[in-house]
Amino acid sequence: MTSASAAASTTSTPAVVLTIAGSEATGGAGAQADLKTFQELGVFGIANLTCIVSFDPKDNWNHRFVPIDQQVIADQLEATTAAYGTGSGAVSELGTVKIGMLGSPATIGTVATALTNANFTNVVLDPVLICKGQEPGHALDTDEALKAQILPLATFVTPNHFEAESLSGLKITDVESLKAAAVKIHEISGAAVLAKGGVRISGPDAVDVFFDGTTLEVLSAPKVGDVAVSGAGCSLAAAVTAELAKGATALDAARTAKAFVTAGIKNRVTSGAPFTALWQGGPR
Ligand code: PXL
Repeated sequence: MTSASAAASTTSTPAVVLTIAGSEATGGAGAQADLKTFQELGVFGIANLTCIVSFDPKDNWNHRFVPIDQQVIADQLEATTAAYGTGSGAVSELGTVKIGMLGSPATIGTVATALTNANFTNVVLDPVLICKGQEPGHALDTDEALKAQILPLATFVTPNHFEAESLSGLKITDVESLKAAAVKIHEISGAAVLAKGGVRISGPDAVDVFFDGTTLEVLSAPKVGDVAVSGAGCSLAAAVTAELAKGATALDAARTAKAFVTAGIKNRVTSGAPFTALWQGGPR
């Protein structure tokens, strides 16, 4: 290799990021949304799958949920951290991980153990609490396990309106109550919080609140329609993940992620399903 090509390959070494998430078969949400976001934002994306979700068009597009075997989840995490984790010898070590849908208390236990052992710098948690169509008792156990075992390990958390109410115990009706919930979730977790009002708070703008213990900032963009778009939450958290891995501050990562998602929603993709999907190529 010539010195010029060595220099070129060194300078172009991308940051490496991992998503621990479910597959959503139609490609709008989950690991597929994460990987597309990572690629658009110039980081090397890795996906370790926790479950496979296939919407059911014969049953109101409810979620059919199949967990991945626990040993297979642990095997994926072992392979990934051996190849890219701290001390692996990788040129760009894996210091940033995103957690998406885990889906069961068993998976939460497996992932919590791996996170504790791997010692990541940035752990971005998209606290996916309820999967449409899951059996309610099982969903409640999963929510409780997520709060007890994963939330304390997070350095950045991105709850939507429903998740922010569940994590904070507060009712969210406007920007002021969204701010109060963001502060409360920071107090509980110690993480930077980006609480998403999205289309669920009335008014012309989609409003999110960032709080990291010091800075409280309202991020606002004009609403694009009034229906939630599939993949918006996954892509927002994935964009935060990519930006943190590239060295952005938590606040700058939140701002960039909001702009990325707004552009992706403007360029959303329609299908035969009764919802649209964010297009990560929208900002181009
Ligand atoms: O958008 C939340 C989400 C995350 N992960 C998977 C999903 C969904 C929603 O459908 O299927 C795998």
